[in-house]
Amino acid sequence: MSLPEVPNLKARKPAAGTRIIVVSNRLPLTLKKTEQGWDTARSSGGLASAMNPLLGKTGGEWIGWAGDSGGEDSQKRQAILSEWAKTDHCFAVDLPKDVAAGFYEGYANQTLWPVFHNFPSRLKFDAKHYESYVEANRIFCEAVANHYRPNDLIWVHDYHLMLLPQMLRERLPDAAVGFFLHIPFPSSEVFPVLPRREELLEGLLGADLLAFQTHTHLQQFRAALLRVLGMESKIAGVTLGSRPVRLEALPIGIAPEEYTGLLNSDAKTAKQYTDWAQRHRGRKVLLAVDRLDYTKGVPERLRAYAHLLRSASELKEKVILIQIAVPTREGIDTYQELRTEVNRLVGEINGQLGTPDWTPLVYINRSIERSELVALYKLADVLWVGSLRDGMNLVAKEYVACKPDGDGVLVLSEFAGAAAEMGEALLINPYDEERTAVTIDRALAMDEQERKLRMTALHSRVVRNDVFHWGERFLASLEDAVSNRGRYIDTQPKKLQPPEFRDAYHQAARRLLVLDYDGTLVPFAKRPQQAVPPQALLDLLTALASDPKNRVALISGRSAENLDRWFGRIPQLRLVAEHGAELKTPPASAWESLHPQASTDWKPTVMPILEHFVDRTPGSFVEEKKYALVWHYRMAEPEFGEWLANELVSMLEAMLAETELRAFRGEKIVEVKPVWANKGEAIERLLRDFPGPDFIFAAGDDRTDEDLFERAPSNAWTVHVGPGPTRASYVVTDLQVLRGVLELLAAAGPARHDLRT
Ligand code: ADQ
Repeated sequence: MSLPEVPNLKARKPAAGTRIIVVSNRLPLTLKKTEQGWDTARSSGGLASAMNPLLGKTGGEWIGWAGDSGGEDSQKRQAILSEWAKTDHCFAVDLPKDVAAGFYEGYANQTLWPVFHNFPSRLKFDAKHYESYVEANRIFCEAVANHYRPNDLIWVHDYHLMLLPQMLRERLPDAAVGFFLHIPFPSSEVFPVLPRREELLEGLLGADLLAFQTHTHLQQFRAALLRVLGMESKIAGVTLGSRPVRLEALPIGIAPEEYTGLLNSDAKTAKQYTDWAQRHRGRKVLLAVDRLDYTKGVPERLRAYAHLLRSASELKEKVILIQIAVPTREGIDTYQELRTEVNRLVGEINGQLGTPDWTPLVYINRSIERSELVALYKLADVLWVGSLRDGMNLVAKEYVACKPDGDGVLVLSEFAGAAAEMGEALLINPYDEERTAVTIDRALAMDEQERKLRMTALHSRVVRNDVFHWGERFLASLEDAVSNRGRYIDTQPKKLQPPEFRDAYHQAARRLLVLDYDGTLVPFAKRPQQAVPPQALLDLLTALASDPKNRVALISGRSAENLDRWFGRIPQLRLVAEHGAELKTPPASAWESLHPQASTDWKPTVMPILEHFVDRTPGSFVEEKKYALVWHYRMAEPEFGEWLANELVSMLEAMLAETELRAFRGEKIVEVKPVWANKGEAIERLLRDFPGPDFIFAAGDDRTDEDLFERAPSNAWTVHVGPGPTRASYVVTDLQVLRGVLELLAAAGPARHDLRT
């Protein structure tokens, strides 16, 4: 079996009968009033850029506000909305004018937006605006409920709709609800200044899955839960009563072909590029593309640019900055003030620093077409992203996608979410004008070799982690969160009662005992080789295995060689290595493969990926087994390790989708192994060799043992060691208790007597 060379990251369609309902403030289409009446325009901005191609591929419906006031009804307007529903599966929510204003321009953009971007001083709050926000979320809830069919996956987007998950939970208790926050989540110092903060957190917690752009945002959300609601959470989630809410960091990607398509074969783009390249020949081009929002750092960039021109006289007439500033939220005072300030700076730079032959700053304060944007990305020697705070920043990724030859430099604010995964960019602190200017100078002068090295690494990552991969991970995680929700509520395992258990053991004549090792019989050690079995445990296993009524098997993820070294001398003890890949049946000394034909030619493809994670995670390492590769991160910083493990599993899942291999999470490990090598298969094999036992006991502590519990016959005593969800029928609090129970059984058996004499 061999792997496809390029991971197959196509968007996965959800299970049959499952529809996606996307809910966001704005639809990807906007109603526009023209002299003739109403018309349709495409919405701009990050969310529409990301979701449009994704939904095009996966199918589904989109519910959102059309961007106008529902009050001004007309036949033409209704006809357009019906057309949207029919051809684009877009369903418009009508918000009354005053509700829309209080909701969108009020609470969402004058209260939430500044606070979530760490600008508490710009916060404006009006209790009436909050009421409108509640009302708008309620109207969205009604719209979703009207569309909802059982098994739909509801995907709610962004800060406008933070109350919606809980409203949906009350209205549609069984619905699968996921929420993605496109903007940053603020630090726990800033979040508490927010009026109505408790309601917002409670609103979000109605979801089954809450996902953020970066690990830092997720951590800040957890800190806010603790600080504001006193609620403890784990990195993977939080439990409300018996309902789990999963937490994830899922950085959004772009649809690269939306840009490369134009780059490679669009005549308009090509013409535009040629014209501009001609016009700016002999000059280096710096490019900046932002919505004209104070979080994007436009004035800061212009001041840094002026500083650069003043301090590096050799750049005179040799460089230009093209600043695209797309108008946004123009009804809000702060945005009008920003526009005035930027206009002043533009005039100042060109007026004071320009020459008759040279306008150092080209300022475009309007929306531009995608073909123009792509031509600009192609033209630009350097893209300058200077966000003061940004959830992700898609412009950075779009630019990189348009540089397949590696010929460009990305200068990126360390305060954009994108900085967490674009380490090869030149990072800047946009508040530091002098050093930003130095970095821009360095970007302009960077030699070809370094430029290509950095950009090709960025390019392959942007193309690999595209928006389809992101959407697939979100939906898979949502489906998984929902399926776990049911499973663990219904079946609560009982506490193992030793007397009852011992009686059953004594009454039986033919007993099968299947025991996991690490975490079940001995505690975990920092390195696998340190978990050597103590003599008392070897005696215990010897006693149990030599009872003629017993068949005892030790079943572990460890290698055959390792199990042999530690347990090979115990007569009668069956050993199962690598989770069920190999079996040793004494007195035979050779190991038997449960799938002799299995190939391991996938290892050279997977190994570099695991090694890459070792590079990123101090204290982690890779273990190579005969049929498996394992990434161990027990010694890594715990939360960072957990986060990377999630990253690794989802990356591998997509890559291994059409192979016999799977990536599994264990206790501080991620293991890549064939699906057939599992403990469920192993117990079935043991039962074939030892048919008709009247007492079956199976104990384990981690996810791999769940296969054992699932495939064990229904009358088996399946025992989970430690806390956490399980399919086992019984639990014991820790491994000492389990050892005590096994000692109790062994003490009464003939073997212990034999050993003592
Ligand atoms: P935005 O704040 O809108 O998004 P950004 O991520 O940069 O910021 O996305 C802007 C998008 O608008 C880009 O896809 C860009 O190509 C597009 N665009 C630029 N000019 C345009 C124009 N004239 N017409 C139409 N589209 C244009 C929010 C968060 C970000 C987060 C995104 C996605 O603030 O931090 O990255 O959502 O999650």
